[in-house]
Amino acid sequence: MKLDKNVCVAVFAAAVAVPAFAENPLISGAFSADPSAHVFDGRVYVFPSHDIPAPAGSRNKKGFNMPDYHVYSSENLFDWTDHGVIVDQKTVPWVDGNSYSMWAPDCNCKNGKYYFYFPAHQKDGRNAIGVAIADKPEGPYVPQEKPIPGVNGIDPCIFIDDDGTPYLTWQAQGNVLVVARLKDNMLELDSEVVTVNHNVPRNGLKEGPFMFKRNGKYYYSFPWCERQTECICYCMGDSPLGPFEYKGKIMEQNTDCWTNHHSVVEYKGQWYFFYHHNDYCREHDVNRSICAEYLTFNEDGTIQQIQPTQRGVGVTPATNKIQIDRYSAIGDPNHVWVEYNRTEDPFAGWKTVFRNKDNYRRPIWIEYDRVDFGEKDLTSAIVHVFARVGGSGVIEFHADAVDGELIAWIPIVAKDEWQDASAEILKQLKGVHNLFVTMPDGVLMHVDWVQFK
Ligand code: FUB
Repeated sequence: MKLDKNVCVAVFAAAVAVPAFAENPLISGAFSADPSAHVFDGRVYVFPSHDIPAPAGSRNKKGFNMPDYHVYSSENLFDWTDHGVIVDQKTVPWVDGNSYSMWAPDCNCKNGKYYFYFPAHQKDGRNAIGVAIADKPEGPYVPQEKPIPGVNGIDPCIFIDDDGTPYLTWQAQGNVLVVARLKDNMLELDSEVVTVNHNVPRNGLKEGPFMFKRNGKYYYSFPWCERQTECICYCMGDSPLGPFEYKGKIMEQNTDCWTNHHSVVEYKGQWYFFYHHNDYCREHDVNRSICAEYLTFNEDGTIQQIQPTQRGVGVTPATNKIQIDRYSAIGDPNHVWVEYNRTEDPFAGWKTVFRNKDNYRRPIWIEYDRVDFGEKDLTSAIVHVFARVGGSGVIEFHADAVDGELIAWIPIVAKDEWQDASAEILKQLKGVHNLFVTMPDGVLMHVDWVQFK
């Protein structure tokens, strides 16, 4: 999707800094779902919806409770900034302020203004889609007095073609995806609402459409419950109004979370796929968290299917606390696995458990790829580790393979408490490498993070 860079220049206000996250999920400390990603003025902005645990007084104890929207942005896909609440159910004139019904939104830029589209329940309970307008992607956004006339439904996606023509697509009542051209004011329909013509089988719920363009082709993708839960499938066509031809799945269904919802964006020559999963909530699937993966096209323009990962996207500085539990690959699951740090507080993150059972002889390992060691020499390697008294051993760091060059060898003297164990660097690395962490000696160790200084 190309935006007119001349008219969509973002001015960065002092924003609320949040902890950095290179890995999946992208946001911690709050739930986030239905990510809609766009590039504005050299920065990725993600407009998700916001799940919360059912508050007292909610009419919807078991379903989604979504009171407002935040926007997040990043320049390096590692440091994400929370710009705070941009639209709240209490302050939109047409929305039932107690409905917690602010489902999947989208945003785009035209003639220097940012138009944020969001669905919610009107005061009479019916779904509508409204707009809030800002001069900058992070807001402040001013909601319109009334929703868009003639647009009843959920999950808006606002696509702007290369010639500047805006199209709105959404899920209308009756499990049907529809599209209409918008007027230049971005606030009114400029065409009939037409059913999107695609040949994905009629069976199964379809919602959350997203449209983008690449090499002159229009891509129309959406969550589809083909079997038990939603996969993300896609179609291609020659016009934003269709018809579209089904091409396959970008992401298969998963077993934990009934919904999925996505967006696709090109940033600095790389394509990315944003989606959600319930990583921070294992009891149910209505408190979700946004994630991102790399997306790759084949020569003919079709899309390679994506496997969800913990590692996600972006490059992690070696001097950061590297959360190896957000791994890119892992060894034998009987000997190395990932657990919450504190089951009662998922936002406290995860740890890696290394366990040598039955005198297992092969390496016990986990891989975290894309670590930037920079250009200067580093002096020490640190592991934040817990090993019970009697469980002393060794943690090793290797470069680019389980048996790759030994970066550091850290003896662990068990203490029955968390400790930072460190050792000197044996092999200096420069630039980006994949990091392998192994336990060549020991019985049971919990590792929260590793770091280089
Ligand atoms: O987040 C609420 C709803 O769940 C969205 O509108 C759908 O796309 C699904 O993700």
